[in-house]
Amino acid sequence: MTYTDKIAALRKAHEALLTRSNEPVEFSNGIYTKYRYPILTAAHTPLEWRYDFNEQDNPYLMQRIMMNAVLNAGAILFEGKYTVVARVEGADRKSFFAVAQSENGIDNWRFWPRPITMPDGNNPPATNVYDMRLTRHEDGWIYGVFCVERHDDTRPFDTSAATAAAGIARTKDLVHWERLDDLRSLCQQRNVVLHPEFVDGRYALYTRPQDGFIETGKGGGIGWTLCPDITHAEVRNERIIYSRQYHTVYEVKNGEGPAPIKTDKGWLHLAHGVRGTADGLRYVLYMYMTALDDPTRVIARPGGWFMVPERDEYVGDVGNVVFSNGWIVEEVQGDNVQCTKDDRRVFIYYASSDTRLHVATSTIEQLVDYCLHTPEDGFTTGASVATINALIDKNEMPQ
Ligand code: M1P
Repeated sequence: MTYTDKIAALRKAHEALLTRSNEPVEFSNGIYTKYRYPILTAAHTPLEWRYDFNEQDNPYLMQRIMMNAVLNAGAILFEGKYTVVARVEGADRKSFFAVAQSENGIDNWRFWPRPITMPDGNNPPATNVYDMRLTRHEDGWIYGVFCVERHDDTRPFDTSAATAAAGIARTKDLVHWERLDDLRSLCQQRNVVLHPEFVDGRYALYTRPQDGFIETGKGGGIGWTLCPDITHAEVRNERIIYSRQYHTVYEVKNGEGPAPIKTDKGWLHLAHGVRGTADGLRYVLYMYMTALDDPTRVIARPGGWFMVPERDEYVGDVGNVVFSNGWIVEEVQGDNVQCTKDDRRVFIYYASSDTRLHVATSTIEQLVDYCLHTPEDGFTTGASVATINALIDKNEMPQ
């Protein structure tokens, strides 16, 4: 095979992967539908990011830069296209952000030609950035809030010591980003999310205070703070709106997922919960709802997990993990509207085991129904059995 033939074969295989149709898995739990293939993996990244196509310089057609994973993605409908800002991780462990788009939100995803160049602004240079939450704010900007990791220089001899802070940037085109000051906070922060509306005339942030880089310590729980100035955001009067709790799926840690979705019945929230097992941490997704007039007042608290890793999803760089920081509500326009507002589809973008990105689809109506009608966690075996018995009793009643 000539060098030119090898490149052609490479491009053909890549194109076949990018254009492969996705299909719903047969079994749906009535709440959402998962799809057969991941939507983005390391193999989906553009070949130009990985190969030097000059035969003299790269006679073996080696990958000069290898990609490790595509995972936790912020998501937004942008210029009519389903758009994610994915966390792409190279073989060197460095994550960066890259935009990928699809016409239908499910397959035929294509990365933009270059990754995002995220400026440091006035902040100390970041070692690593990841897990961007996208918020189309009512002030007219698209915000990206993400984790910024740096070495903890107070422990100079510890090569694993790190700090996590929330980086904040805004854009109109997803190409040019204005980097604002990192969120000032007395403790470390990860999983910070900007609420899409002003609250009492201020920017509102979901936070996740943590004592260390990994452990949330006495912090923990999904917090909330208001900032008058997003360009110099600071955590003041932080309070926890969704606490960790013993013997739940969010016993060890939790964190807000994407920015919440506004519905007639309240704000829909997707979050991740973490518990410890003999086999390490288990990351699952759970949901809750808050009041329209007060996004901090929890009005629905469905018990247990909403989504867990299944089949191949269990395996990856960090096993037993599902994580989501992006979802998109389909836009229904024009006179041909076939469905009521609540029938709008919701595309949930989630990553499995820190390795690949997937989609699951549902509707606003299904997600609200799930939140309002799933029994709460009663926090004891006795309470769980009583809840099951109540359902059996109901099913035994004549219809
Ligand atoms: O490895 C699982 C996840 O761990 C972190 O989440 P949290 O801060 O809640 O522990 C993040 O690093 C996330 O990117 C990762 O998927």
